[in-house]
Amino acid sequence: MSSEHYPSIACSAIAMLTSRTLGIVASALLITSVSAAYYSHALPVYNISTINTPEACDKSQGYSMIIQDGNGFNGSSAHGSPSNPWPKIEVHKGDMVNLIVCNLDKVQAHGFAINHYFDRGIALGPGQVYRLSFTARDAGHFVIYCVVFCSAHNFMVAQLVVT
Ligand SMILES: [Cu+2]
Repeated sequence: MSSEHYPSIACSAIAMLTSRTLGIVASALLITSVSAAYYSHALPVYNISTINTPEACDKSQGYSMIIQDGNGFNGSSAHGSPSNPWPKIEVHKGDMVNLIVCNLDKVQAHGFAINHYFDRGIALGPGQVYRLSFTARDAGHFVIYCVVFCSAHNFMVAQLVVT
């Protein structure tokens, strides 16, 4: 994959969040099993115990990282979301899009869905990680949003741009 095709995503936010990730993810993972049991009751629509998310929240090469916490997606509450969707993931038609979604929130679940490409969405309990890969076959602007009514819900509006 050439650099021009690499999905660009809020780099400064990622740099900031990556350092936080290192400190937070270990403790977040510790409480995952307890929390998952709790949230499976709180969110009956999404049976979190059945979600296959064994991977740790590390950024593999070729993946764009989405961090979920009380500040939205990658700190989107400070970037004018929802009127200014954040982060914006820009790819070219035909590109493979690889996303890793990490819920670093210690206490609440957050959701993740993409219009057209990932409509069914997924809910992640505290500390859970989800990887998603798909080919961006159709051009357009697609809303990325949360499917759980969380405290950061109004700020959880990002965008996938396929040109
Ligand atoms: Cu939400």
